[in-house]
Amino acid sequence: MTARITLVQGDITRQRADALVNAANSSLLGGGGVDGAIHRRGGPDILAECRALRASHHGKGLPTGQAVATTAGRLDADHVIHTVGPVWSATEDRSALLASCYRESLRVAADLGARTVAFPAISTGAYGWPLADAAHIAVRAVREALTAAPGPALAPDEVRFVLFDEAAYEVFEEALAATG
Ligand code: AR6
Repeated sequence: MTARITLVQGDITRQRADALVNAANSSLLGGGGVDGAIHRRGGPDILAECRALRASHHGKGLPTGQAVATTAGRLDADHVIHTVGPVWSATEDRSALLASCYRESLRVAADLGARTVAFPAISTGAYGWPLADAAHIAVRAVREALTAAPGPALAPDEVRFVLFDEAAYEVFEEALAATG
């Protein structure tokens, strides 16, 4: 079965999904936006695991475009997948790194056997990426990853974009229609 790509407007920390993706930073130690909300609502277990991951595997921090998983703490999910989006640049094309966030998060989700994966609009807040461009990159990257999945056993049933406000929802709706 081909995974469904769905859109909802809302707070990602209120979603039920096997895996929720966090728009983290390289430190893995929290921040504002989605990151702050996930740690606030998810509780201290997530940060404790982030610290351990940082110490054992990523002493220098998680590189941009990569993804790692932790517990979801008190969130209504089994896992949080932390990925680090690129900071928007007007002079350098970093879109491959943004696409990599989606691809790597889906790879980690497949390793975990997650059937439903919820993404925020990575890099479109504090990291300043223009929303329409980020939406196209996100939708294209997810479609490509789902097409490339080695078989139905590893492909999720649903990939959900969770958009914080109506404007972001509409931009993603257009991107989904344009690349469909
Ligand atoms: N649920 C869904 N979407 C949200 C939520 C939420 N609870 N809160 C914000 N958004 P951002 P980034 C939207 O800044 O740009 C952090 O400090 C928001 O409107 O969370 O990747 C990290 O620690 C925007 O469209 O992530 C990093 O330092 C989108 O989610 C840095 O920010 C992403 O905004 C990462 O910046």
